[in-house]
Amino acid sequence: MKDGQKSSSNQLFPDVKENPKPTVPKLYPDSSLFANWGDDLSEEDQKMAQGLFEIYGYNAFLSNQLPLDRKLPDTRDRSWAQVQSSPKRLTHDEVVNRKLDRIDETLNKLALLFVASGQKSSSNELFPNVKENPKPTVPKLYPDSSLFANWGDDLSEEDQKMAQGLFEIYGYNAFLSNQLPLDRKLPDTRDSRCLKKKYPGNLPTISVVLIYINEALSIIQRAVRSIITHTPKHLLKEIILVDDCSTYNDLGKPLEDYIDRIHKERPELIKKVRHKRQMGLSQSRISGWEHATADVVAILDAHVEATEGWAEPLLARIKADRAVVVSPVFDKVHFDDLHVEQYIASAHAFDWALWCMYESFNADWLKMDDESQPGKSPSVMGIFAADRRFLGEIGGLDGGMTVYGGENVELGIRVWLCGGSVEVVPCSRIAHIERAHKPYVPDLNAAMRRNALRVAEIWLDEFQKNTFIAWNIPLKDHGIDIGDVSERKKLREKLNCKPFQWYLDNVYPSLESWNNLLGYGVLTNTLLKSSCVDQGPVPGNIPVLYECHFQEPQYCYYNTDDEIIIGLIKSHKYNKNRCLVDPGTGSIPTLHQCELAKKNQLNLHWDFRQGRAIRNKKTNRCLEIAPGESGEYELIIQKCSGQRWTIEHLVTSF
Ligand SMILES: [Mn+2]
Repeated sequence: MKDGQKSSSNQLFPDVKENPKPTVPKLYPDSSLFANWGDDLSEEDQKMAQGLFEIYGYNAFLSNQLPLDRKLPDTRDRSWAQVQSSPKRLTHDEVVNRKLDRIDETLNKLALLFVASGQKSSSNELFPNVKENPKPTVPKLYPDSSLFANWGDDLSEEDQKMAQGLFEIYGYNAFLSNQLPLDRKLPDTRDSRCLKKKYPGNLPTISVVLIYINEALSIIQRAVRSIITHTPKHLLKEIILVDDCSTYNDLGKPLEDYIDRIHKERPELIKKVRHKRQMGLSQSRISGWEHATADVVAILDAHVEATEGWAEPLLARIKADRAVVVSPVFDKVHFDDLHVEQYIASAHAFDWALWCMYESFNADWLKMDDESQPGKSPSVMGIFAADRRFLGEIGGLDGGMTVYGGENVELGIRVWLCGGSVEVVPCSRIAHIERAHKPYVPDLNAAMRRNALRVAEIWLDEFQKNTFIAWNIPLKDHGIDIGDVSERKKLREKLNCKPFQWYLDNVYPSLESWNNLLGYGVLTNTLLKSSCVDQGPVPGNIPVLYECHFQEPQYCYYNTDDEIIIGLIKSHKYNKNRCLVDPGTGSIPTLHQCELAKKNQLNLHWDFRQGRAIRNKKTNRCLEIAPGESGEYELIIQKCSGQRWTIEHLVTSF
């Protein structure tokens, strides 16, 4: 770049060509963005620029760097001739400021480069240490963004904007991901006993499926790279990328280019499948399975990193028992600074709403006192490996599940009921980004609820009602479309699967049966139907009357033991519900753990019929409402005056 051009009026833009880097390859030779611009951008900057270009359709990367008050050429008549013959002179201050800006920018880039190169050579330092950035303190542009709560203190304003923009799109720190090496080294989180294990030499081969929608390119690249690095070459048959119709298009050509590069090293290793419309997690996994050809198929998210020795323990279990579906332990990659947190190996469980959750392994596993041993699990969280043919025989995944949620629980239940089993294998570790928000749809709850009801209809028999109760919808006529279930019901019959009661008895005994429930939902007094009984402030044990919002703190349950549970009922025996108690004196009702209340013989039994009074069986006093000092109605216990109550939904009429 020639000197002096900067002061020429033809040069209205910051000259990125002064970037102090050697020539870099063009990552996007076919992108129109780079046809006349960006020749000497670093690879990271090219990726970012291309990503932003595909989102916005113009060079948002450059826009972020230009001064907000940049001077435009005067395009009025004869202006060009004028401008060209007498370039506008910058004032001395403008020149100095621009120079300072440029120096500042260069220092930033250098600092990032130093950090990045330092980090490549040191395995302890896994993350760029932006705190060593030699800049004065910069204002925080997004004090309320969770991205910056524990990260990015000294980022420049431009970088903050870019990082926040990418974070809003992806739900994780794609800005940082773009800077980290694709083959970064992760800490080994395995139990030391895992390192001593010997696996058979003739393990089955594996197809690895990575499913994604709107995933950052560098995240997918790192997943692919980590799988290649950490899976024995003779076992890894293929990697199948399933794109569930991503709309951010930086995954097209750039990803193809990356695949081409991989294929120079490992021909034909990667297959790419793209849905023409968004079909959901379940169908994405099915598509991956359909394209797989190895003995075993591992179905992973694309925001993961495989770690050393991840595959062998899974393959060894499947070799020993083709009907076992296995999950690795997912260590948590934090969405903000992308560091890895070791997770304790746990069973994959769920509640009656069919939300998944972790639970400790059963007593048999604990007795072994060996954290390298596989443990039985009621379900899978979504990342698993299975014998490819066995998975097909038991019906793959339910293609009638939409968008997100429930499909993993469905698989777990079906595997157990139809002749297989599920295990978590602690010696296999996959690092998995827990996103701050998910990219599928604005309201995940609705998708999840619909899928949960579908699973309940097909698999839960008489316990189906518990899923309705957990979602607080009526047992009849809820009006939610769960799709056609006839094929899946036929499958259940064909495979001769066991009843759900067997699963409760043998696989998942810690789930409560909820067999004693009579009514559920919000509890309202006929005097004031706009207010609901509410569990009140937490911590605290005073229930209150509060404007109805129909959320969990206002759910109440009446059961055949004459108890009134207030606050969302617990699905598991190891969790405690709180029961309404008449303390016997005063007018303030209280909440106590039901078991303790029973043991201490508190007044927790109530006579209640729908639309009638709620009367304590021991004290004979009633739950009622009355205006308090403020004039607002309050929840009290007093001598019965004939007030009546209605609970939202009935299990049976009472
Ligand atoms: Mn995930």
